[in-house]
Amino acid sequence: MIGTKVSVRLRMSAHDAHYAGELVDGARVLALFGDVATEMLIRLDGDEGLFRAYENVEFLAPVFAGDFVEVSCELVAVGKTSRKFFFEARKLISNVRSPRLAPSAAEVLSPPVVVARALGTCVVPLALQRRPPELYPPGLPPGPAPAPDPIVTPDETAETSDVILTAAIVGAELTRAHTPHLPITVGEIADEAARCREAGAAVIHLHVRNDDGSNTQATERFAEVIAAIRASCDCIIQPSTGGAVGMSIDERAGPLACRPEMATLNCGSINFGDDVFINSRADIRRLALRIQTADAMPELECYEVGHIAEALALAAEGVLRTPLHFQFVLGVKGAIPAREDVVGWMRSMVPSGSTWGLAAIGRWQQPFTELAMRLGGHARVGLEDNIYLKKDFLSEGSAPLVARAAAYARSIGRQPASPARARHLLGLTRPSMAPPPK
Ligand code: KMH
Ligand code: ZN
Repeated sequence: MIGTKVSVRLRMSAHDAHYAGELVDGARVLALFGDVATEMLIRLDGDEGLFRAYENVEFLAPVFAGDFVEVSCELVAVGKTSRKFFFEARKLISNVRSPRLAPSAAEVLSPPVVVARALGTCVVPLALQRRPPELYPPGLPPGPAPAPDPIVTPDETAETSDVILTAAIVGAELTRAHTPHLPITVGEIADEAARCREAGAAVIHLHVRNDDGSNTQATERFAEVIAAIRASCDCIIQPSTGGAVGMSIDERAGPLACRPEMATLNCGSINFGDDVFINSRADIRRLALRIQTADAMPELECYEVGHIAEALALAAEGVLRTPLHFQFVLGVKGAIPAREDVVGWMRSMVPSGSTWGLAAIGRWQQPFTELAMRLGGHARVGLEDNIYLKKDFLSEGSAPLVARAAAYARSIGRQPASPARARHLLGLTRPSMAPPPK
């Protein structure tokens, strides 16, 4: 039920324009938010309900008479009488308004431009609820519910309000030919980690390079970089054990000798673009045991639904300790694509008490990490997965991508977790997992 969406699409008319230059007022957009919320309440409860409060209303771009606008509302939390929605209005088509072109000249905006966002809470009094049982979680009876209760957050835990933002700042495949903003040297990587911390990241997902930019999983290089990051910020450091395609398992395990707090565990094989990223069952098990021996927490990278099943099987054998932390990696060419139904499916497999985050590749990074945040998950952004801040505009490092994700989290009522808070949420506060002294 969380994630249910309703939308309307309409053209703004001259009647909607309120200000000079045929500018539509923000109140008109809020009225449309009210309309989609009303439809949603009718679908959920058989009643129009009442709007109780808005939080975090943002007007991000102007709307003019003639614009085609799509307004959507997504259910993000449910209480006994309250329903919390995330609203977004996007401009799909706009008149060109150029003195050199006819006034009727118009263009399709690709991608659409987000013009407003908000969080809002509506209520349907108990006596008016006519809820179809299939729309509500098992255990809630149809018809009027017995007693009010506090709002239920998307993943039904009290702690989903903080978002753990992971910054993937280097990667293994990226080169300076792709982006001049790739950090390579020890100092560059440590500075970028500190900038990401400042922007809201709690975790640094780490690959390292030799000074010539080539990939390495060498313990010594990781030790140097980890020491430099620890001197510059308090982030959780999560070295890669995936390394670059083609490396041996022993080579990939290099950073574990640095006894990091976390380390990635890739939970299956995939076609990785034109390459094959091999993680046999035996390899995964060996690496998982080495991560456990290093007393690190694995970040379970899942590029396919079956990878989640693999991780759960290892947990059942005791090779992975609970709680688990999953990272869904969507949109790698050759693996599962970034689609909303995929996210719904993958998160449905995460056992209660465990946590999940989402990393999406390329142009999917922003919309899918935002979706994850709305659904109560965590998010990974950064140059490893996406080098653009917007179309044709390179991000100057990973920090701007983190800052944008942090701003989005706040706009939907969630806070970017500090590293200390993230340690608590992930269960990294076990004495044996305490961060090593600086
Ligand atoms: N470079 C990819 C083949 C990880 O960090 O563990 C693997 C990767 C995953 O980046
Ligand atoms: Zn990686």
